[in-house]
Amino acid sequence: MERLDLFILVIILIVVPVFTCCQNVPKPVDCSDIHKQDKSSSSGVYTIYPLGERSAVQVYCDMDSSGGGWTVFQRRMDGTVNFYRPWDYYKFGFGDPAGEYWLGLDNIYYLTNQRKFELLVDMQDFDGKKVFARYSSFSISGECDGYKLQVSGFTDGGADGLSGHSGFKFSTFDKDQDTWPNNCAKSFLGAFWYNACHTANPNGVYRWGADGTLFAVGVSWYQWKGHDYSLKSINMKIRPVQ
Ligand SMILES: [Ca+2]
Repeated sequence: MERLDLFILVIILIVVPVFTCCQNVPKPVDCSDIHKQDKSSSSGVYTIYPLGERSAVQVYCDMDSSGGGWTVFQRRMDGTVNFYRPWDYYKFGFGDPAGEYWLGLDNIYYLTNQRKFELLVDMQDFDGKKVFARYSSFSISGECDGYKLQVSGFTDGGADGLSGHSGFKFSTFDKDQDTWPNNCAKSFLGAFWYNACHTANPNGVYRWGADGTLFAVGVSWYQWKGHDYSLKSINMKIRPVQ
């Protein structure tokens, strides 16, 4: 082999691994990281890693609303998933990220504990009307503190249903951490950061619009449609504050 050929071969052997091995793209912690890596990425199901390489979980990323990069942690749209579930399901998550699902309190805690997050809630009724509620600050505490909700900085998009829930622990029918003598989750057939009891019940029973037969058990948002209207769709999503 000519000396020049040998020189070129050595250069290739040194340079190629540098370009192939060192393209170690960091795992996305949430949907905002995916959006940052590719601004043209569309809304859909992606894998995120809220707590390192072994914490892979599938989520729906909203890449369209208000600049995109939103990690959806709660989503109702057609009534196909039962949301009346016990504590462990709300702790670890359930449902289908391509449809209706709950991401899990542990994952919401891991995410909002690392960075400062904002919250956007998008809602639609059965006549096609839409409103939103946006909050500049959103976080929850860990399980030992009852996954307590901290939400503030409301921006009016038509309905503030959450400010009255700030500071309260999460409750399911088998874990009553609300401030009511009775059990809010059992009485209103949901699971939420109940007070005594709610102005929003996004994990209530999906029941196709206005229905007052049972009081306030639907997917309701009181400040928009009252207690006895169950929404067509609602999704709650978070994004790190820039
Ligand atoms: Ca109670």
